[in-house]
Amino acid sequence: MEVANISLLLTESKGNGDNLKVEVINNFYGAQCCEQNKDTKVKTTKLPEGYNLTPNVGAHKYYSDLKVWNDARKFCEHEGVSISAHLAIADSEEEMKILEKLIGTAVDTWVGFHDLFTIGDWVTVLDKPVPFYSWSPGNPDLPNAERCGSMRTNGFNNLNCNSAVGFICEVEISK
Ligand SMILES: [Ca+2]
Ligand SMILES: [Ca+2]
Repeated sequence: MEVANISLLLTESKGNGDNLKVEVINNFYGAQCCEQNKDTKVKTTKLPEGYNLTPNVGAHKYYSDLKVWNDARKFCEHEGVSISAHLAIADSEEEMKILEKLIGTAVDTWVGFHDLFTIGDWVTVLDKPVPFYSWSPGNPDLPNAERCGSMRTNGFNNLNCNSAVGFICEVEISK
């Protein structure tokens, strides 16, 4: 609730003290109020430059700089100063589609999963099981050689971690 809005209410109200109180409370808890608060929250999160925000999903940024997977992983972690940032993790089909759109026509693009601990046990960069799978046709293949997660326009790929490709970082937003 912004102070400016309260002042406006006070000026416009012609009721007695009790009515005024009700109006102010409604404005605090009404739908309009809460939508405004949500926006305010997003704005004050201070996203790093160039992030594409999708409410209730996350904020993502595609980098075309070519990096090996581990360097991309470290780069993304440094994107968040006071908020959590990491190589992008698709938590849902909706987020998967957002990532696919971001990579455009690029081929392989690093995202935040790997099986570096145990072959075939895919985990995220946050050490959690991969929440959503959509492998591109024929993948995962080459289990010994390809242990880092990338994305193509038609789904996930496992790729040699030392390949230098673009990547997508994600900044966690409050949902
Ligand atoms: Ca995510
Ligand atoms: Ca592969």
